[in-house]
Amino acid sequence: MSERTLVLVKPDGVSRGLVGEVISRIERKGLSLAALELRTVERSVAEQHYAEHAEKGFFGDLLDFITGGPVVALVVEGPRAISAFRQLAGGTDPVDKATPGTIRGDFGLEVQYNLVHGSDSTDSAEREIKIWFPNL
Ligand code: DAT
Ligand code: MG
Repeated sequence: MSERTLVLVKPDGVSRGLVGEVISRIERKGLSLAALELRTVERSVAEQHYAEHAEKGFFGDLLDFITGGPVVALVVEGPRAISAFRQLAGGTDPVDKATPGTIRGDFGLEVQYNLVHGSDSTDSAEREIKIWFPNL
């Protein structure tokens, strides 16, 4: 059964020229693109997107970072797309021992600058796709 997931190439990934690399890995995995847009995020959208982290100490920095430059937002589609993209992305910490071979593991160094976002469940995917692509 096909699933959809919301993927972001965050401002660090865009500014470092890794958009093509991320899309290439998505396509080589066998997933397909259902939507794609370069966009600078409004703070209110970022707050909704990361609402689950509102009480965390890093929330303000996270919002500053994600609104600090353009992101590429994608809807990625395919069998088990949510888990499949989380596998491609790797763990939250790019230097965690389980991350080599992943986008974060291969290109990231710091938790805050971990290059990509991927929805973590079917509920999150549905919620996040509505935030980023309300007309899809
Ligand atoms: P993930 O993006 O792997 O789903 P998450 O949902 O726990 O991770 O956190 C969302 C983002 O917030 C994460 O990609 C980077 C940032 N973040 C998480 N923990 C952090 C921390 N301890 N310090 C700074 N930023 C953090
Ligand atoms: Mg998350």
